[in-house]
Amino acid sequence: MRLGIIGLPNSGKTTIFNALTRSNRPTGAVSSGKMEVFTSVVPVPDARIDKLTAMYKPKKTIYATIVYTDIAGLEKSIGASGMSGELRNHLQQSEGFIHVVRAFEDDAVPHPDITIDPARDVSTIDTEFLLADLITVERRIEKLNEEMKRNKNLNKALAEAELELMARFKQQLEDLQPLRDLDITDEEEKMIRGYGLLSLKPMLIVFNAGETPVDAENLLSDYHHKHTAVLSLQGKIEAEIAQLEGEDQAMFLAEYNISEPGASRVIRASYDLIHVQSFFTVGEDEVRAWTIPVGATAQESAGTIHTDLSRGFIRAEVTPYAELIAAGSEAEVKKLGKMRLEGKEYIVKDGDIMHVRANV
Ligand SMILES: Nc1nc2c(ncn2[C@@H]2O[C@H](COP(=O)(O)OP(=O)(O)OP(=O)(O)O)[C@@H](O)[C@H]2O)c(=O)[nH]1
Ligand SMILES: [Mg+2]
Repeated sequence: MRLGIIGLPNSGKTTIFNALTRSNRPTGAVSSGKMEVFTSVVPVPDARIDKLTAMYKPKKTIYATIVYTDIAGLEKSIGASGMSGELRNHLQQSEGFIHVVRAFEDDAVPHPDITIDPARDVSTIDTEFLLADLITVERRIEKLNEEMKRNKNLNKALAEAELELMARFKQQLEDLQPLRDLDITDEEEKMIRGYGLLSLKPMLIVFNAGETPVDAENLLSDYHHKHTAVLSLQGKIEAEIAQLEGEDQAMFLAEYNISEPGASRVIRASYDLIHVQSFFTVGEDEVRAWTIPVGATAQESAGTIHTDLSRGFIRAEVTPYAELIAAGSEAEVKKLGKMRLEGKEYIVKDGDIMHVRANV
């Protein structure tokens, strides 16, 4: 899963990136306004993987991972005047966005719009995405119309279906609503896959609260969109705590009354938002978590391990995590008959332990 951290200059993107990834990237004037991108791959903590590791004592344990990209360079008016190809590329590659919104007061840190107004800033970035998408959609409509006239070999039905979809998108954007609010069929999804429409991607809004915690819901009471979640965290404090280890970390979290580190709250929110879940593979060599979309079949899930396993898929041996833990061992689970054989179309559940049988 790849998440892009975006927001206005000086909102605290790099600070929050540091908190989420335990990195130590320079913040403040160093980066201000420049197009600059940091990437970090973070293991997803999962107590179930720890228990499976204790049970199997494998040579290797591999957690699921999230890729965070700190994408600086978004500014007011950039959507209409055109983004650089590089910025657009980074935005398009993200599966979803973490929009960092400044909610902290600090006279030493200038705000591009002078005052602190989180709801206004949410709408500033939203508007940039809507404008950028509107340009993409209008260009596509133009191009499709031209091709309808010129290209005799064109699949007309398909082009018309896309034109219809683009007209719906255009209307939505002109109404100043994000595309992620629309219900889109799988077929429509396929038509637009390469376009990188920004307001279509899931959005996690993170209020950067500084020294005093804020109530995220209160800051954004009248904001109802699909595939959207809101939370707040104390960026600077969390970034500092993230640099600490074990007991020191626990002590400071307690001191600031933070019950769960922002890093794990953001991961949980992102999993829910992007509709992904984990399944596990276990053995003496390796205990490993894999990330799959909610609703993925056994065959599709096998494909995340290796394309050969999907192609040659025969059956999957499936044990729910809770059954294995309750039984205490794999041998016991088998004896109790809790290990099931499932076919291609089986819908994998969060926490399933899978062994894929395939012809490779
Ligand atoms: N007081 C306070 N300052 C903060 C907080 N979070 C970030 N800052 C400060 O705000 C300034 C900007 O933070 P960055 O994390 O660099 O912001 P950014 O969004 O990455 O900025 P650009 O990359 O320039 O767009 C730095 O001086 C931070 O120390 C916070 O929670 N409280
Ligand atoms: Mg930055």
